Order: sequence, then structure tokens, then C-alpha cells
Amino acid sequence: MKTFRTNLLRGFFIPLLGLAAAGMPIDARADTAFKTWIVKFYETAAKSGISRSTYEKAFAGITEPDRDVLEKAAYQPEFKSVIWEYLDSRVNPYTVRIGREMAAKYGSTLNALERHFGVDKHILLAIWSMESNYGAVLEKPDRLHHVPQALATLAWGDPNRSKFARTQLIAALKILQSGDVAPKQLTGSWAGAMGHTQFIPTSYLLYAVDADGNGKRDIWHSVPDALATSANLLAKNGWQNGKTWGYEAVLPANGARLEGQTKTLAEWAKLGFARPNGKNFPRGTDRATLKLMAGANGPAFLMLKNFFVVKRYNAADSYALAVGLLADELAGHGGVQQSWPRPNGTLDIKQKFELQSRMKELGYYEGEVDGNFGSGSKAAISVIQKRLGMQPNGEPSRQLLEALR
Ligand SMILES: [Ca+2]
Repeated sequence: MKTFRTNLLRGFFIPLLGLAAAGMPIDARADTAFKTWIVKFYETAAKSGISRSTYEKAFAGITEPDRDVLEKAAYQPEFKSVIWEYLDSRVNPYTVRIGREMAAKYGSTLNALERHFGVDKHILLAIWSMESNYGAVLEKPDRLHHVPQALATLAWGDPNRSKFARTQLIAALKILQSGDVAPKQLTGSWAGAMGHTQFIPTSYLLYAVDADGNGKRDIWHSVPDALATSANLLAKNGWQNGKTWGYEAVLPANGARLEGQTKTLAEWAKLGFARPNGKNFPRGTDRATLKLMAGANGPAFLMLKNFFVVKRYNAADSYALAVGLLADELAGHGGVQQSWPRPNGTLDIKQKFELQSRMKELGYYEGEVDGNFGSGSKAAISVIQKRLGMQPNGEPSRQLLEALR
């Protein structure tokens, strides 16, 4: 659910300093230190009611830290993409198509959850997409870690995450002790986010729901359980049934200076804020906060209470906006109507998809049509650019798209 700031690999070596096992290879010394840490941590776990048998099952066969976890923890990039690129990667023809397929496949479950929790089913689908690509991430073994091992690794070897990891490890052990999941199946991200909707263990303990009625709260294998758990989190944090998350707005002259202010929709309308589709804001006393996600030259948004409820999942404005926009697309309301201030000549997400599928039809490109321009797309673009007598820089552009049309 949460992402964490960059840290240094140096934390990995600190536990070694106290060891005088000279002559042993560095990995072997680390393994010994890690195993010692696990043995000692049982005292702490026992104080939280974890039985010896649960503890032994959790760590059965674990003889070394998960080095992949430390690597991922150390190299989390401080990734700052511009808002439209972030949204392109989350709200695009692919995520909309799969979302509609899932809406059909899980239609009765989603309707039941909407009735029971009073939470918009399209928001639940959008969160599922954002968190695990509708569960696809769970099929990738390189993305899955054994949660007790991963959290013990962070608690032992990453001083910046030690406190977080100890708390989450105790919670993970409580989950095991509850019998909801078998020890081998307690998998998650390197930082312990688990299942279809990526709950960290403490959030699981607060919100997990058995929606399919098999007696287990299984967010790893049961889509109904996972989506119900998200719905429960949103409901318990004040989701307003029947309300949307916010409205795109056209900024009046000088409107940007009001960024961050909260007023009723009627007051915003009086100040000259309008909807791009020309419809009126709904009447009533709903209060909304003005957010400019890309400065005064991009679309403005008036965010209602539910936007801030989604932020309980992940505190980034960009995350909550992506959830809201994807939910709107899945509900058939369309996306952002005003343009983002993209640099001249660059493509929007629909154009990126069009360019890739045209390259594919013409036989230049064999990869996925997903709007993502990796090395395959870039190589194909360079070849086409050369043929067309353009500078072969591998970058998708309006000029290239027009040439292929
Ligand atoms: Ca269940």
C-alpha cells in the first residue's frame, strides 16, 4: 500500500560489525547474524501473544536474509514523473479494457460489495488495478517474497525501516496464528504489501474480510475477499455512499491563487469555476478542495471527501486522482477533458497506443501494445525514423505518428 523513501544499502552491513567471526565469508557471517536475530526476536513476538509453534512455522526452513529485499529497499528510485506520464501508465486503454472484463467477470460480487459497504464498485476495480494490475502481479514469482522472511530481513538489516518492519512482522505472525493463510502462502512485496489489494499486515488485521464465506480472510487467492477488504477500509474511513471523488473544473482567470482552499461547490461556481462538459456542479452543500495537479496551465480539480478517503490507501494526490479517473473510465464517464500541459510534439496516451499498434501492423514492432515505450519500441522507432529520413532518436512523437497515418 505504501511506498517508502530511498535508503542506503549500508544498513545491510551494520549488523555484521559486532561479529568477530573472522575468516568466514561475508554472506555466511550475515546468515549467522540473521538467524541469531530471528532466535532473539521470539521474545518480542511472544509478548504479543505469538506461540512458539506459530513462530517456528513462520520461519521453518529460513536460513538466510532475503537479499533481494535489501536490494529493492536500497534501490527504490526517488521516482518523480510528471503527473500526465504517471496517469498514462495507470489510466489507459489497457487498464480500462481489463477493468471492464473484470467488471463483467465479478459483476455479482461487485454489486454485493457495493450494497453491503456502500462503496462505488468502480473505485474498487480501480484500486485493484493500481495495486496489483488486477492480480497479474501475483503471478510473477520475482515480485513475491515470503512475508515473515522479508520483514525479518528489513527489521534486521535496514535501520531506516527496522521499526516499521518489526511492527509489521508481529502483525504478519498474528495473521499466521489466526489460520487465515498457510505459512508458505504468506507472500507479499519486498515491503510486506500482500495479495490482490496489497495490504500491509497491520492494515490486514484492521480491515480483512471473509466475503466468500469459506471461513478464511484470503486476500491472496479470493478476489471477493480482497475487494471486500478494500471496501471495508474505505467504508471505515468515511467513504460517502453515492458521492463521487471530485470534479474536473475549468479554472477562471486568477483562479490558481485559490489552490488548496475548500469551499462548497456552489461557492466555487460563483467564483467562475465551471465543468468542462458545461454541466452544472450538483446542488447541495458538499465541500470541495481545489487541486491543481500540473499548475495553472493544466486541468483543475475540485476534490470531495471521497478523494481524501482514497488517500487513506496511499497518501499521494496522484494516486488518488488515478484511482478516481480510472473509476470514471470504467463507469463510462470518460476521462479528463482538458489537456495536460505536455511538451510540444509529444503524444497523449491514446496516441501512444495508436503509434504502437501502427508500428505493429507495419511489422516494425512485435511487443505488447501497452503505451509503454521500452527498448523494443524505441529500437523500432529508430528504424522507422531512419527510413523516413528523420533524426533516429527512438522517441515517440506527433511527427512520427502523422507519418505512419
Ligand atoms: Ca474467504
